Amino acid sequence: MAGRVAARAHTNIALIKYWGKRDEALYLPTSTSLSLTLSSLYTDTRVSFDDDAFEDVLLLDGQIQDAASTAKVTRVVNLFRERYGVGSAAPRVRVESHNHVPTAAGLASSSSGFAALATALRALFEERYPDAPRMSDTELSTFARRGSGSATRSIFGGFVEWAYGTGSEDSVAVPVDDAQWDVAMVLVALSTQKKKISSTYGMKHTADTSAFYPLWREVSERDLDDVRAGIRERDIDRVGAAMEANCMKFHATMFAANPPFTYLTSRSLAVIEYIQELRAHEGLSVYYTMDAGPNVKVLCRRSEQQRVHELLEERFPDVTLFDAVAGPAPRTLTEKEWEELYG
Ligand code: 2P0
Repeated sequence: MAGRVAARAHTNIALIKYWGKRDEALYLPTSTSLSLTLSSLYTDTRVSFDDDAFEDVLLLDGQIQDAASTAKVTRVVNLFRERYGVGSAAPRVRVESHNHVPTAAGLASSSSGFAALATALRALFEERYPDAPRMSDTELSTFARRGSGSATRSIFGGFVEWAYGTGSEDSVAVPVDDAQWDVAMVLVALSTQKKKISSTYGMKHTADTSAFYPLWREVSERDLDDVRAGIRERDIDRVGAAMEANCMKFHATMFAANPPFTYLTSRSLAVIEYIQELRAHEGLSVYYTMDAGPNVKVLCRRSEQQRVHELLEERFPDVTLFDAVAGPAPRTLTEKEWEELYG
């Protein structure tokens, strides 16, 4: 049916973290970040024009969302209204979203959420306003960025950088490598509770108060160079070691904030210790990283993923594990696909 489009976008996990905005309105980062898009965690979003409505509407897993969540969506939709030259004359938009990611548990649902929204909106506006200039994937990533920084990187598959850029036009996603080699992740979900400190607040508080934050950009760039070299060489041990080092510096900025805080728990540390043990004693290429939550993401070889999964399951029988390999760029879904999935 015309005026209705659906898209799927995959979540991503940062190997080199984004942690701070140099421009809060434009979502410009204080450093370049790099991630792996994941196969098994994604968001499906359908958007439609509603010519009779007065407000945009957001439904997440069938539930109407509150004004604050809807306002974030409206902010992004307004950018599309402006880009396609239709201003406030454009009709309201209804957004229906289904997350195949535990929401707000440090498993990065905002990355897939805003990437799926931006991808669906591009298709919707291009269909309705065909005379406007086409939007490339690179430009699309700047629209995903304005919803949530990490969503920028979900506009491509595999390993993706989000460039620092000089301004809004070139702070974009850049695909680095399709990651179709011996790379995988096992996600250790220790908590699927909504986090107490949002990423947006956590990064601002850290940037404003942390004694270590002035060093963040510089040390992060060095880790980034190492990860890039590891990817070029297809050397998972080099990639993993630099990823871990960046993760610990990232968490150290929060330990040094005022007042200090951390997203890590004793259970995160127990998983870290076990990963170190597996590396030292089992000879496995396993490396950890944690984001704005307690969950641990384990980078490993695809050829060793099953063994890593089994060992983690045995040691931590009460946690939920998600296996993933490199995921693809977003794509639109057909009406038939949507109907079969969500009725
Ligand atoms: C990342 N995180 O690079 C970092 C590492 C969490 C830790 O991007 O304020 O939800 O919407 O831009 O993107 C999570 O922060 O924050 C995040 P906003 P976002 O993946």
